[in-house]
Amino acid sequence: MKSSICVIGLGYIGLPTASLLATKGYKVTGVDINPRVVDSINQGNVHIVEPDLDVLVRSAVNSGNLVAANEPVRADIFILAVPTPFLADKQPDTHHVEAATRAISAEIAEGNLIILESTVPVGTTEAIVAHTLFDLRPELRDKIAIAHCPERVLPGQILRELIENDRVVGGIDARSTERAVDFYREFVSGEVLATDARTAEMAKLTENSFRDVNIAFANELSMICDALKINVWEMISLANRHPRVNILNPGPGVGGHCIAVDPWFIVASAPEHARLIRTAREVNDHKPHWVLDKVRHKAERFKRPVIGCLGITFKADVDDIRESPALEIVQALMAMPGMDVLVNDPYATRVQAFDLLPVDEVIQRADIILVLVDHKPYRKLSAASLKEKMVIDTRGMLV
Ligand code: SAJ
Repeated sequence: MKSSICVIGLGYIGLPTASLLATKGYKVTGVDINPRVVDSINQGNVHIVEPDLDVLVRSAVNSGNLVAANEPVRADIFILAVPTPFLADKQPDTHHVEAATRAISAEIAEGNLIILESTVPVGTTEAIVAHTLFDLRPELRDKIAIAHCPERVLPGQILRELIENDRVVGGIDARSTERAVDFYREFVSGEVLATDARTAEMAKLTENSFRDVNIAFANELSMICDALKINVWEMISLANRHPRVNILNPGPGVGGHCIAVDPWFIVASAPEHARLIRTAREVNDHKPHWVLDKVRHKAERFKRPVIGCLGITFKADVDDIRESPALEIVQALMAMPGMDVLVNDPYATRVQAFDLLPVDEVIQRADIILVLVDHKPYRKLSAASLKEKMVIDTRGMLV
């Protein structure tokens, strides 16, 4: 008989994970504090745009193996997939992890496995999850397994990567690691790699910092090349023909709730050593301001310029606007006097502050086209079709 599982947090990680496990035959209770999310999932609907997730959730709910609830229930395995944002001073905010741990504490019994999938500062699995549980339930010390297995899936490819990616699993002790490794091996086709909790925590932060540092390099090059009147996209594609060079793509800045956040957890833990990691964050955070300066400069040629913005999500082909540099730029432009700002995004649905217009209308009415996201529907646009317009292409989509 398959284990019963309680997944806490039904967001971008928890919902796909809960649904996948349900379709693999586990009895899954998905828990979220938002009653609207719970109702919508129980009706077989999804509140997130992710390819094929709607089909997976529907089939998980219809099979009877996935039920959403507002409160945790007893289970063999608990998976915590709650957000870990940062505070205004860039210090990690782990209160959701602590709240989720407290919420499950009364439902836990001897022999249970508790897994933290949220990205967390080094030491959190031990200092928050284990400490809170043993504090509230001292009789369970040495009788439950606790491990960190950081999620690694790429928004836009979550369902494939949930199964195919290698996983890093680190327990608070050897027995916890072994239990958690055995569990992931039941449904992951990638390798499941065993370590300790602290190393697993740092490995996850390192993966996202690696990408942040490399995107910062590309973004820095884009600003240098602009000053030197060199086409950065052509230059990078030429440099990348070297067998050991692989530069990423410049853009309007780095967004999302992961890469723009997680490096700060390393900086907060070791501020005196994390110099490159901090600078990369600063370079990427500066890029939207640089784009705004470009727009301001070009706008000077018009009496009352109309800026047509293409895309507001944090990256191509997702609906997620969290920490989106494109949205930051659009909102800053809207706050500037003397210009009109028109916006299109084929996927974003949850913007309340302004209206989204059809792409053809935005292009037709704009003096300056500002490409902020390289969504698929935009890729049919060509430099030739926009030749009447002034174009600022932060993604190199039209080159
Ligand atoms: N970006 C660029 N240039 C690039 C690549 C990305 O400007 O060449 C920008 C994107 O437009 C976006 C941001 O970086 O604003 C982040 O996008 P992304 O696709 O690199 O990453 P995320 O945030 O969607 O997902 C990352 C992934 N981590 C790594 O690739 C190391 C994913 O595997 C993680 O699971 C996820 O963070 C997470 O949840 O931690």
